[in-house]
Amino acid sequence: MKASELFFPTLREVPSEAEVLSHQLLLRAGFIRKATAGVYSYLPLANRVLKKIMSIVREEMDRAGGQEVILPIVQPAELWKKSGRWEVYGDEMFRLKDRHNRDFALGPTHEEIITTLVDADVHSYRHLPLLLYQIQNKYRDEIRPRFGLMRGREFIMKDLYSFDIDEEGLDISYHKMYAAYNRIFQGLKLQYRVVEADSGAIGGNESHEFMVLAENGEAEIVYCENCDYGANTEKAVCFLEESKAEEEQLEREKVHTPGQRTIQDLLDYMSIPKEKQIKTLIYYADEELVAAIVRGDRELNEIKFKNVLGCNQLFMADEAAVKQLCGAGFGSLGPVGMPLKSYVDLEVSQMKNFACGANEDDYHFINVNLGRDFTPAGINDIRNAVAGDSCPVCSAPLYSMRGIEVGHIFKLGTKYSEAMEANFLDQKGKERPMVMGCYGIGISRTMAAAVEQSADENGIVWPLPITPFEVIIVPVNSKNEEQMQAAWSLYEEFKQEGLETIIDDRDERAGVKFKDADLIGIPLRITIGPRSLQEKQVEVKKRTAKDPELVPLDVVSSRVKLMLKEMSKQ
Ligand code: 9G3
Repeated sequence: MKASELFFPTLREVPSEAEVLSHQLLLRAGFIRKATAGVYSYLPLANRVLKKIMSIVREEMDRAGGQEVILPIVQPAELWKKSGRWEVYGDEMFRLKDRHNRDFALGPTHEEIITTLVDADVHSYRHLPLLLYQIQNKYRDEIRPRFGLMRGREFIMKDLYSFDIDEEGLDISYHKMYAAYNRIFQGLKLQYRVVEADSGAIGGNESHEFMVLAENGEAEIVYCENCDYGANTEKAVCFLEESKAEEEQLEREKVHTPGQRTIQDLLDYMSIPKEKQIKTLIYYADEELVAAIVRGDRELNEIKFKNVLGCNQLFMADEAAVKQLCGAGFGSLGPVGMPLKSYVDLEVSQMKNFACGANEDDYHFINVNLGRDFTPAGINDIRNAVAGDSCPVCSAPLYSMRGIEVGHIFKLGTKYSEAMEANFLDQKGKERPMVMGCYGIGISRTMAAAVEQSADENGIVWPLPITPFEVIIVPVNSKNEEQMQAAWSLYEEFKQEGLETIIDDRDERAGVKFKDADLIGIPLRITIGPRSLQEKQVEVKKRTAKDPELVPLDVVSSRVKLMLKEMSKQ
C-alpha cells in the first residue's frame, strides 16, 4: 500500500475529548473518527486490525464447533416482552417504531432472538448440542459513552450461544469456550487473566471474564500468586479473618462532632482509626430505603449488596429523603436507632467499640457494639475485596491489578429457554428446556485494549498478529530518484514475498514519516537513505527498539521475514 493513497488522516494534537490513551491514539493515528457520541467510523487501518482479530476469533469458534450465522439487528419488542427484559433495560435499549407503530429494539445482545430461532427448528436431543455464533454490531444507549471504543453505544461483538440437553452438556460447551478464549487471547498476543465474575442481570450461575491487563483498565481484579484464583473485585469473595483477641465492650458515648462528616474527618478530629469506624450508606432497594454498613476504610460492593437484597434496582438515596427518615444528613448516620433495616458487612460483625454517626447532625457515638446497640437485618459479605485480603481458596494474600474486560462467558441454564419455550424431546420422549450458555468477545474493544496495553510515548505498538501492516518502507528523501527507486524495488520484492507493506512515498520530511510510522505502530520500519545507495545497506528498526540494525540490501527481505518469525514466537 502506498502511504500517499492510504486514508489515514493523522492529527498532531491530542483531541481534547479523548480521556484515555487508546482513544487518543486511535484518533490521532487516523484509525477512527467519531460520528456521534459513542459511535465511530473505522478507517482503513482500523478495518485491517478488526479483520485480523475477527479472523483469529472465527478460526477458534469454528474449531470449537461453532457455526456462524447473522442474526437481525432490528428485533421486535414481542420477543423482549416474552423474556421479561423489555421493561428491565429501560433507557439502555435503543428503541424504535416502524410505520405501523410497532415497537422494536436495536439488538443490544441476541439471547431472545437466537432462543426463538432454535425453538422453532430444533425439537430433538439428536440435534443438540448446538453452538451458533455471529460477529456483528451491538447497540446499547449507555448513559455516559466514554473512552472511545471502550464504551461505545455501537460496537462490534462476537457472541456465541450454546444449547445442550443438560447441565453436563453445558459444562462441556462452557469448557470448550473457555479453552477457545484462552487460545484467542494468546493468539492475539495480549497479556490477560481469566477471573471469576458476577453474572449480573443476565442470570445464571457461573461466569468468567477475560481481562486484558492495563493500568487504566475500568475493572479491578484480585488474584492469587500461590494458586490459580482470580476474580473481579465485584465478585471476589471476602473471607472473615480469624477473630483477634476479644476486646471488652465499653460504654457507649455520644460526642459532639461539629462539622465532622467523613471517615477522614473523624480520624483527624478525634484520632479514631478508620478500622474503628463504620460507614453507613442509604440506598433505595426498589422502593424501600435500606442501610448498608461497612468498615470505615472499605468500599461497599453494590453488586454483592444487590444480590443479598434480591432487588431489581439499587441506587443511592438522596440526602433530603435520608434526612427526613433518619433525622440527620449523610455525615452523621449510623445504625443505632436507625429506623431502616441495616445490612452489615461480615467484617463489621467482628468489630468492637467502633464509632458511627448518631443520626443527629454533628453528633457521633463511640464504643458502639453490634448486638448490644443495634440488631442488623443481615450480616453478609458486601464489601469490595482489596489487595492483601486472604485468597478464598488457599489463604495466601491476594494481589490486585486493573484490566479491561474483553471477553465474558456465562452459564445461563434454562432462564431463556424456559421464557422463550425452547424445549426439546429427550431420549425418553419427554419435553425439556434446553440448557444454554452465552459467550461474548468485544471485538472493537479488544482493538482498543491492545492499544491501551502496548502503546508508548510515540504512539501505538501493535502486537504482530493484529498489526494493520507488518513493514513500512521509508525513503528519507522522496525527491531523490535513486532512493525512491531502491524503495520501490524493495516494496515490489516484499509484495512478492507476501509481506504486508506500506511504502511511505509521500512528499514529506523524513521526521514526519518517522513520526507517523511510530504513531500508527507498524512493527518494522525500513529506512532507505544515502547509505543505502553508497554501501548497499538499509536500516531495519523494530518499533520497540531504540536503534536500527544495518542489513545488506540484497538480504533485507529474508532478514525481515526472519525477524517477523522470531517476533511471532515471543
Ligand atoms: C440489554 C441491554 C444491555 C445489556 C443486556 C441486554 C448486558 C445484556 C448481558 C449480555 C450477556 C451476553 C451474549 C454474549 C455474551 C454476553 N447489557 N447484557 O443482556 F437489553 Cl440494553 O449481553 N450476551
